[in-house]
Amino acid sequence: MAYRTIEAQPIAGALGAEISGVDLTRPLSNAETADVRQALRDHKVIFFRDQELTPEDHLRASGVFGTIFRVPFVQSRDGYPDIIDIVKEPADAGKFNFGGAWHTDASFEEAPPLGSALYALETPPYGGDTLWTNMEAAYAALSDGMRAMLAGLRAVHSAQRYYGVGGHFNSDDKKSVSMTINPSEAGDERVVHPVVRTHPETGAKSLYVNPVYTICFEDMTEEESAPLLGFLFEHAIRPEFQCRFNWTPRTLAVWDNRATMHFAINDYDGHRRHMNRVTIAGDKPR
Ligand SMILES: O=C(O)CCC(=O)C(=O)O
Ligand SMILES: [Fe+2]
Repeated sequence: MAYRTIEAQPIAGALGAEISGVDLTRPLSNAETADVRQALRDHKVIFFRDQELTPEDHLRASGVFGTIFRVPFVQSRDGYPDIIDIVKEPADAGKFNFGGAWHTDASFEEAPPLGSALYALETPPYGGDTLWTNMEAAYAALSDGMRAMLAGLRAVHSAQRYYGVGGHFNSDDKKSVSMTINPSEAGDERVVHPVVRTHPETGAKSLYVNPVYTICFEDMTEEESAPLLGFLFEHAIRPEFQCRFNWTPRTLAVWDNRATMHFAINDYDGHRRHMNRVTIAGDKPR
């Protein structure tokens, strides 16, 4: 794919590209801004290696893609309310890791984030990769009959299983030792989104359910919803829809949270992994 100011090298067939030719330690020109935004539309997750970013650089680079979204429940970095510290220490061995299940970020919000910009500060000697899957490819691979059936459906999303009062991060044996996460009653709130959403910039349709925050179809029970949701979750993570990224320190990844899910692999117990995330505001799914 040709851009005026940058190059994009795809890392898999479905999505993901490494971007070269841009220095994120300084403000981007208008042409560079247009190109990296286009690269995000084209590849859905883009990676910038070897970028020595201060927190200010990270915030400015994230701002290229939109306005900043302040993340609920997760403690932000001291002095930086718009940066969350994602860390797993050796003491977290055996615990659930942050992002360690297929999800889209904050789909429990009325207007979930457009994307996230995740910066690797420290990576383990092996493992700690992240997976993304392309929800437009997943939608396109469904039969006409299934697509017709999903067209009018809406689904209930909530943070309840993770950030709710009875949620995962409120249980002593499961919660992270090194991250401060504050579950609350707000975590139990529910919102409804279409099961198939249309990308506001490209018009492409994508499947919009995820195993972490999608509870059930609207006006159906969880039991009634489980078989079809289960099928859609399995279908969406077929290997050919995915990419897998092996981090190196000083890499920034930016993903389109409207058309992908991601999964942080928890395979490096005993080692430290430290990331910073800035989240970009999005609009209400339609
Ligand atoms: O640590 C990772 O690789 C991703 C964690 C995650 O889900 C996120 O930052 O949104
Ligand atoms: Fe995430």
